[in-house]
Amino acid sequence: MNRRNFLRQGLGITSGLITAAYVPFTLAETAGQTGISKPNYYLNDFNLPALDEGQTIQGKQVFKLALQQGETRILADKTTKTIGINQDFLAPVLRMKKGQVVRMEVTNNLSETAALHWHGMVLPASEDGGPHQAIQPSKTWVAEWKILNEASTLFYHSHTHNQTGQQVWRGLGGQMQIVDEDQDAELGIPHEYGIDDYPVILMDRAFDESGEFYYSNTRMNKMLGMHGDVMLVNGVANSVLKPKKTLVRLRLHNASNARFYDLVFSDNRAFQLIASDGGLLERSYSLRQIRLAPGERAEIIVDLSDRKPITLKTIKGYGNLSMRMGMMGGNSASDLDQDFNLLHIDPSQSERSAAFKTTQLVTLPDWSKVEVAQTRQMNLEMQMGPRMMFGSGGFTINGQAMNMNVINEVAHANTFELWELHNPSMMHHPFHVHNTQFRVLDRNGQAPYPWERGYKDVVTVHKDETIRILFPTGPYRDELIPYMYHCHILEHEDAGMMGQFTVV
Ligand SMILES: [Cu+2]
Repeated sequence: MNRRNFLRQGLGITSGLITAAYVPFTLAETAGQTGISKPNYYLNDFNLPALDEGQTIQGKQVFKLALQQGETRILADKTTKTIGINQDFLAPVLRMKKGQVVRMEVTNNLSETAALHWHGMVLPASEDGGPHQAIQPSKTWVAEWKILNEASTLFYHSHTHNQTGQQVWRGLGGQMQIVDEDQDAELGIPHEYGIDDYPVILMDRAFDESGEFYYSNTRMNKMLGMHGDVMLVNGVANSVLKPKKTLVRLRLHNASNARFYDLVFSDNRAFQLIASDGGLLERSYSLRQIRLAPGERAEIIVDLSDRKPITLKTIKGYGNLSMRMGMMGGNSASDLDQDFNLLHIDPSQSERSAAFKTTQLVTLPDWSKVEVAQTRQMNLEMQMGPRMMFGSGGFTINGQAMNMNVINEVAHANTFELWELHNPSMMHHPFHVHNTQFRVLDRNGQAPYPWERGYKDVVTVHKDETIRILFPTGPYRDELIPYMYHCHILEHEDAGMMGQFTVV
């Protein structure tokens, strides 16, 4: 591939006919990535996040994490004030081994209170990093637990009371990976970080004219959740991944505040879905499209042996923005609800690797006959009356908004719970439960989507749907400190669509 041609294509300044083989990404494909900073028809290198595997100290895997502020060049021509973990914006990928004891030493060097949650982990409530484990400025919080989860792609992010949305938006979030390399090797799953195994952390951001993040708690933004028109992968807009191998594992991770993604490749090629939020599925699925709500992850294997450049895209029409258009009867969201390119992939120089042929992956425990200790109903509600329009209220679960002093539910350790999630509101809500990997029993009595057939910690409850989830409450008891369950549209969570449960 001729580098000059490549750059010219990226800048969209070529003219005349170019044979398809030499056009990695056409202007048409690059268009739509306008953002505030027009024009930004530039291409960036893929950002591989720093890998942090901690230090082994007295048999524990110890991670030292500092919340800090800085400045980052995200737009082509301006810098943005950002926050991050051990870096100016976003965070390293934390890699840990299944079965290990980990110790997280989190120092808050910000000038505001923060909390750091280990999304998807089974762990004691005191170590969970929810709003009850707030870290004051200049203080260090230590969390320690043994990893009981399966190998999986998890998410660590701010969970500060009422401030989660804006802190994640400014950069307090990253990916965690629990790895089992022996299992990967046995199944032929790519697992070399940055060689054939890549984090793909998806975020959208809005900017103001001066290049700072735009985050505004208007009623409309609270209702829809914050959306932006600049798409980032691992914090970088419009980037090109040149993978080292032709068979790659992409750890797709929706770390956006509110945007739902309907992911496809530009040539509509099939890929193999191998894992959901909590680890490997029992079998792989060949798909051409996958939906990810805020907080959800999915691991896919993509065969690039034809060496053709492709683009990972999101296509419009699925998420809550289309509801807005319907509701408002206009096109006010048309700038936000459209197709976007997310990541270009150029495998023209990739080393050829063996094809992926495995279809049977792991055997998950059979929960079909477990005894259910407790069934609970969870109604995800948005009151559209005066409280929504004039106050701060309106977002509730079972009629109650989040209250730090109220324990909404009490469960028993080492039992199974069945929760029925109902959505009588007019928007979709991705529902997340802490301290568990659940299984989706059914959606409205039907089988769940392929990416919901393994372990999950977030499930989208679309408008008018009923979804049943089943999960073990885990071994940890704490009568005082609760875990959270909430909508993972962070503005909904901050506005009250969250509850607390203890495990005793
Ligand atoms: Cu919601």
